[in-house]
Amino acid sequence: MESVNIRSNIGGDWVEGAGSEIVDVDPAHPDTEVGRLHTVSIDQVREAIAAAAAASPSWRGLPLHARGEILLRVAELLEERKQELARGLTREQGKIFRDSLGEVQRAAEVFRYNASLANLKTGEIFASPRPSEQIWSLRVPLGVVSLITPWNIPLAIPAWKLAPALLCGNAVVWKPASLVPLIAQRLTEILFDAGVPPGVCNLVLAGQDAARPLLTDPAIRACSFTGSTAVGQSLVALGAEHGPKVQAEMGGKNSAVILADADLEWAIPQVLSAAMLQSGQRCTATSRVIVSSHLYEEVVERLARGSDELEVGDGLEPGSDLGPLVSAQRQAEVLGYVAGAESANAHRHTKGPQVEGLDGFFVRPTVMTGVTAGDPIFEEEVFGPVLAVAPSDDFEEALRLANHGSYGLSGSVFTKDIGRILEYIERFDVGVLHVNSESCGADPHVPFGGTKSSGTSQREMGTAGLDFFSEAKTVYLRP
Ligand code: UN1
Repeated sequence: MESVNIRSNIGGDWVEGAGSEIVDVDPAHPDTEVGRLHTVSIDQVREAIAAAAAASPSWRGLPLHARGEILLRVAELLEERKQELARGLTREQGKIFRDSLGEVQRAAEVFRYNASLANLKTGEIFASPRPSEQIWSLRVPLGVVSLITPWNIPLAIPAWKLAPALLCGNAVVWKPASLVPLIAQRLTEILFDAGVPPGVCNLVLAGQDAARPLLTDPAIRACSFTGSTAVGQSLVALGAEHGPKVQAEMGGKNSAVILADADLEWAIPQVLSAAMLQSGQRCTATSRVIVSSHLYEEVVERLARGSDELEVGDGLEPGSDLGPLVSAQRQAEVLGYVAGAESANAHRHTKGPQVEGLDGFFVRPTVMTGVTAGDPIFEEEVFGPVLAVAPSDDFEEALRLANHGSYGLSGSVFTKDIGRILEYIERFDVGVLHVNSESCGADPHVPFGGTKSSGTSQREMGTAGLDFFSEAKTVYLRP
């Protein structure tokens, strides 16, 4: 595959950035270049915001259903180009081809679902206490919004921000993570091919140094972000200072609780899937298991065996279950967590974590015990295929460990006991709770987001996107 010259798009023009050069490599074969680009300068980010502001009036002036038709066309093009997009996604990001196909399909479904929201009501009418008057509350676009998206789900997460932002009639400036610029360029091309006018979606391949105007420029009315808690919280602070509302979907340290009556035949594959697939690089990944002491040894043994059976390799090889991590830095950080835990006397039950004979950024699925609250591997978001397992003797302790720490994104509980299920629904402090299923996943029509430091209270997906990307205008109407 040839290396591509990757570019930003400002006002419909594909432009070379004026900033530093980035070489985009295949994480399974780091010597293979996927593409190259120059990041945009801070002035180019401002130009992109100005281009969005210029394009905004005619876009918001289109009938809502016309914008919905364009989103439907985006969904069709994603499906038509699915094979090629998925191949590119695996090459650039590393996830296995089957997961890439699933992600392209998911992005298409997100666009299709959002297109259907054109059929919802766009306001309400109130009775007026005064004669000859009506009072309307209309949902109107914000204007220009910025989107900042991560490298782990680089097509579907942008889709679940772009689709509602565009449907609502906003013009967008989108900054994807710098590890995944090519798939961002491909999605931007599809938006234009589907009929999004120039300037309505601007793609800025920017480093963090140039990103500030996405929160501070007076034209920006909202910013939607997915990524780490540290970055998200800094954006929330910038938003509070400069005005735009900020929705931030941030880190997770998601627990699976296996109670004494759980069906292990079902629970173990669910936990392994959530912990290990996509190499654990999902904010919803299960990264600690709290298991009834009575099942502890059996669960550890089964999780370790299942992990060792997973095939690690190039995502384009049909036998691979897990691809590489996205970068050398991520690989080093994840290996550092495992080494740190081992030197603090944690026990590793699996092969690896290094992978012999492959030069990509691979890490083998790893199951650790002998860690508990206070240990980094039990507290922090590792974002790799690493699972910490801890026993618990009683119900209250299991719940306490599950809730331990600063995150509250997703979680699982495995039990058949309806009373306990109801307690978990009440007391497990997460935004997304899975009862007897894996902690990953998000459906286009259902609100998604976390509590505590995992998110701002504003959810994404479903009609939550419409709430975020629009605002109410109240009209006192006396004809
Ligand atoms: C999922 O479980 O597929 O970055 C959704 C993430 C989350 C979305 C996960 N924002 O992994």
